Amino acid sequence: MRGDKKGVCMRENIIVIGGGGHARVIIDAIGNEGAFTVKGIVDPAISKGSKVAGVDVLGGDEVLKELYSSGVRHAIIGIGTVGQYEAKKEICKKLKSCGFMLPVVRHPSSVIAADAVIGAGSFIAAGVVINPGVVIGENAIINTHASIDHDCQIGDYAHIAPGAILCGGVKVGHEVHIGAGAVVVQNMQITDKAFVKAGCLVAKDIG
Ligand code: JB2
Repeated sequence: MRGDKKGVCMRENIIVIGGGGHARVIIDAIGNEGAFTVKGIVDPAISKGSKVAGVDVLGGDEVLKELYSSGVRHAIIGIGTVGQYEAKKEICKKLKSCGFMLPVVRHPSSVIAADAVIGAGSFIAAGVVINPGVVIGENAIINTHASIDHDCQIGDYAHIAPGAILCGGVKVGHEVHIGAGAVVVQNMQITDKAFVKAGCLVAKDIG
């Protein structure tokens, strides 16, 4: 937020990339958090001028430069789809080349330890708990009610799905998917690009 001349705090604008279910979850979190106003959605597959979650769809990725020129400085990737890592990396590159900053977006009901480090563009959903010593990379998704215990490390673009539990000291690589409700016991290591099915118990290293 920044102050105007009268000292009133104004919210910065942010755009959301993608307009599917995951984007709606992010838009709701942004509305609850209050740091940003969602200026619009950028999604080539949704008609320009239509609305998603009450937010205008502004067009496809060709409008990014124009949006930056109009003064929008923040963007968040709202594509959650499993396995879309290349698309997400490509759009991240485009956003950065236009000059956009990718802030961390968190739902206010998440509990995040003071010393946790969270990379640019990551999304922390409602009810997530992140304990001390945790380090999370860029553009990761820590989804609804996931629990990340002390000293875990989570790589770029990793997705910890709803209700998953990482016990203390777990290391999760880049582009890893940990399915909904999975439990990873303490100190396990999961290599880059691994996929853990929903509901699994991980008691051995993967990779
Ligand atoms: O390069 C892109 C691009 N690629 C896909 N640029 C832009 N601007 N948008 C892109 N998209 C858009 O992301 C698609 O056109 C599509 O509208 C949207 C993804 O929506 P979808 O409904 O397919 O999935 P999702 O990512 O919102 O949600 C999935 O992942 C979540 C984590 C679902 O599986 C959810 O159930 C899940 N919770």
